[in-house]
Amino acid sequence: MQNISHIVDYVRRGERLTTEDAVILWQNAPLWLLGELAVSRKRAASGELVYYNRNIHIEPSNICIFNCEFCSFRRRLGDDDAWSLTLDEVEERARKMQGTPITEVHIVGGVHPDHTLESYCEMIRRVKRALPNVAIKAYTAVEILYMIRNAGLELEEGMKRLIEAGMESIPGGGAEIFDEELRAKLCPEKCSSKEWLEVHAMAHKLGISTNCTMLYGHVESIEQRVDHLDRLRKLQDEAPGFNAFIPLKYRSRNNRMSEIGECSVQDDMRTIAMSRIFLDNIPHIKAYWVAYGKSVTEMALAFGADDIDGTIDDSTKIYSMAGADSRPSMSVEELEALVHDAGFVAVERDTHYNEISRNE
Ligand code: V47
Repeated sequence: MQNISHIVDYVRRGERLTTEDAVILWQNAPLWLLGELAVSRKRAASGELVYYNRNIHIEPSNICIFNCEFCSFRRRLGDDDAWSLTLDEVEERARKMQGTPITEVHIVGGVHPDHTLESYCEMIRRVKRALPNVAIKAYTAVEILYMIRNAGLELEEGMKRLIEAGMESIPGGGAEIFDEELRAKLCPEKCSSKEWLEVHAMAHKLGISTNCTMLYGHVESIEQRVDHLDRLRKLQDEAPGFNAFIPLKYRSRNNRMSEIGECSVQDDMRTIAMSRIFLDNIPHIKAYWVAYGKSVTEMALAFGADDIDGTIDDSTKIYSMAGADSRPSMSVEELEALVHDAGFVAVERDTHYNEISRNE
């Protein structure tokens, strides 16, 4: 085993890790030490707090022109179990939430061949009309790039239209894994890594905060994970605007890579911890409970995560179609108990991480 004490000292002093040192630490540090280092970094960033929100997802369609190896959600136009909501149906879903205390609607779907930038803008306007006080976190960089190109617009102009319609934030999906060789095998049709980063840089330039993700636990190496984190850290240095990083564990049910299975929980914990340690300029590390399940999420709080996502209200299918909990929903009491049981203080946040206090 490599001597890692000098790297551990750097981390303890709060210094920035190089990619080389990150690989060494990731591969050699005992699990307990990664937990200790990551939690001390987490404490420096967000003290004892762990965030959650009250949210729903709207997935307007699972029809997608792309066919990524790892995706269990995607269907082709005409498939029996393909769905596509009309704008009226999307609006109806939002209306059903009127009078509830949700603060965010996360809208993501497949890249539908017939939907246009204008129809995506109209979707945002309709949700916003039904729920004027919620923040809309909408469309992955992959969807955004496709709709703007199809409209024949420059990225900046297209994004301004989405913002005008009411888009307040962009979720982190579509990043997958940035390494070009691997990306060409897993999702060759999707936008390139460079393009994904350009969409988020443009959002930040236009004053929109975003999230970022990494799909891990499939065939990537530790070096490729560190390279992915490094590209995110560089973008955040140049054009800050990422709120949260979400490591997304590959779930193996019902897709073309199923035979490789899933990575271990230890690997999940190392990934959460190394994300916290390496990404010294991204304030929040989210353990997405829908992807991990409740008990692994609780454990992730001992490895530097400070966000667990939200109530969800059984509104997303991306993970259930890939083998996770089939009707994801958590009450505020359950979310708070999970955080409390892990030894932290639960705080409700809005999309921009402002604390929400309610008199209930
Ligand atoms: O980009 C697809 C991933 C992502 C699988 O920003 C899979 O707050 C695991 O990005 N196993 C979409 N992952 C979800 C996403 C997200 C989720 C929650 C919160 C936020 C946020 C963003 O889901 C895709 C892809 O990386 N994905 N298939 C699978 N089989």
